Amino acid sequence: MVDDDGGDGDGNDECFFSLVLNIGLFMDSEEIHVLVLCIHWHGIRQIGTPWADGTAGVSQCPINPGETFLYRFLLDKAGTYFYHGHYGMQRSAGLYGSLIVDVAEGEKEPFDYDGEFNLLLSDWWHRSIARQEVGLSSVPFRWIGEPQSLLINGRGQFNCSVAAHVSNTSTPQCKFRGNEQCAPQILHVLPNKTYRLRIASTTALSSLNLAIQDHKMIVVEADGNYVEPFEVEDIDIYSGESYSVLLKTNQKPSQNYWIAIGVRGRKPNTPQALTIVNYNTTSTSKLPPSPPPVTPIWNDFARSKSFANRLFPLAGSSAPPPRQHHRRLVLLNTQNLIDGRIKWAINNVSLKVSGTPYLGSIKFNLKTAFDHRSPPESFPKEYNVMEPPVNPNSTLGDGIYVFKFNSTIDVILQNSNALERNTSEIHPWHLHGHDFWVLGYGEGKFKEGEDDEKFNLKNPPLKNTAVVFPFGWTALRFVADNPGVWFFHCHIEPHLHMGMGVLFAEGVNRLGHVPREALLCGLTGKMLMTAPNPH
Ligand SMILES: [Cu+2]
Repeated sequence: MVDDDGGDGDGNDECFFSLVLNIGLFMDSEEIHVLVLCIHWHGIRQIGTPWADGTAGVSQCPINPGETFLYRFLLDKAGTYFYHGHYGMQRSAGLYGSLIVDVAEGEKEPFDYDGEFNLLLSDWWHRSIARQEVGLSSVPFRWIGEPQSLLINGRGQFNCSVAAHVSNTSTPQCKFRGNEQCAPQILHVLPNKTYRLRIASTTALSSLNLAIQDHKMIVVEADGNYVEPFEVEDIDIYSGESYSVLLKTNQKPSQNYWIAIGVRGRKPNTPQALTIVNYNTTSTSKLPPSPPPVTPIWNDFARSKSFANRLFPLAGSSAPPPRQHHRRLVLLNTQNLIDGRIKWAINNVSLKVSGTPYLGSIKFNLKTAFDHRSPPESFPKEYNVMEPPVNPNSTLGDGIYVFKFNSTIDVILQNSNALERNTSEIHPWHLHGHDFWVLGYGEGKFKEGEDDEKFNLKNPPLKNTAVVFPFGWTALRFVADNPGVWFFHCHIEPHLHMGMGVLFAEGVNRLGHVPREALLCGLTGKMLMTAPNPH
């Protein structure tokens, strides 16, 4: 699907990224989809090119069938990234791929390795996204359910297991006959080497954990930022995150070893995804002699928190955050109802993105394109986050938070009880256009003036995605220094579809050129199509 020429731009040292994606019409047994689409370059900050962020209705109009749209942007930081559709739930339908940025010529990674593998993880449903979307917006609500399979680089199994001979299951064994679609991509390794595994998750729903039988891993990168190396038996990864781990092939080379990926954070009803580390001294078809590692129990949140709290930036790799913030948003994550429909809301507002890209409506000062009042900065003090909402009624909103350019922003993500008692879900929040510092995680309701005293301002990790645990809070800080309009949202596809996101804007008046093709819809479309072409 990807044709990457990775060429240099303009003959200078800046490396521009250009990519030709041929995205075809696809069909399944249920519907024919006419595809409009938008591609987001997840983790790339788009410094100076906010129109290339690929978010439908925010940075651009969706691209219609037959149209071309040129994304051209600067890759300023090496790391493990990916791209995916950002229109409706297209990511869930399989519109994604890896995006690896190598260090610039003459530069070196701060760790050594002999080879590398990409593992892009996702989850898969048999029901089409069109049907899923209808179900999510229906009364009564029809939840998408747990995925039928987990995929590694787009490959997975259904109704068969690659480990049936050791797993004590009645499921038939998948055979490795060659080019079967179900056969996982095998990691062929040499003994006594170090491999870099680039692991990214673009799941629609699942939080995952990955383990390699009899091998430890050393975590060295998170979301395109170097971290102080630490050793783990297994690694948690939430949708929207990426990690690099180093794998030393220091085990008996006369056998193969399982890589197992399983679901965390939700009661799983999806088999583990499996593949194999194959030492070249052993036949590929020789399956490991013992069962695959089993993912830690899904609701062991203490374990997940202890992993999250082990991340620190590699010494000297990034600056610490500013000591003071200028503005703090406290964002309550709740499940609500609008006209009987289940929604997710932030400070009681469920996001409905405007039909005109915000980047254009702000730049051209189109007052009627969206609600110009700022959404709420916090929620009522008396709100009990441990109980279902007393009044679950919510409203739709299309407003945005506008930040003073270069100001320091704190965001406290406050989780709460969903509509059902004793239920609170994991939400991995992803910010476009920036990395943020993760200042801390806590339990229950965030206590202003007390919990913020305990923030890690010395060496918090830089990330673009961070999870808020059930019934807990997560504190983030970033500097609003990238002119543009930026999505900040839960990376769980159905949650975003149900309104779980907000929009940030800063410095839009500083922007020069925004390509006309980005804005040919909604009110900006009307304006541009009646005005003479400025080029
Ligand atoms: Cu969510």
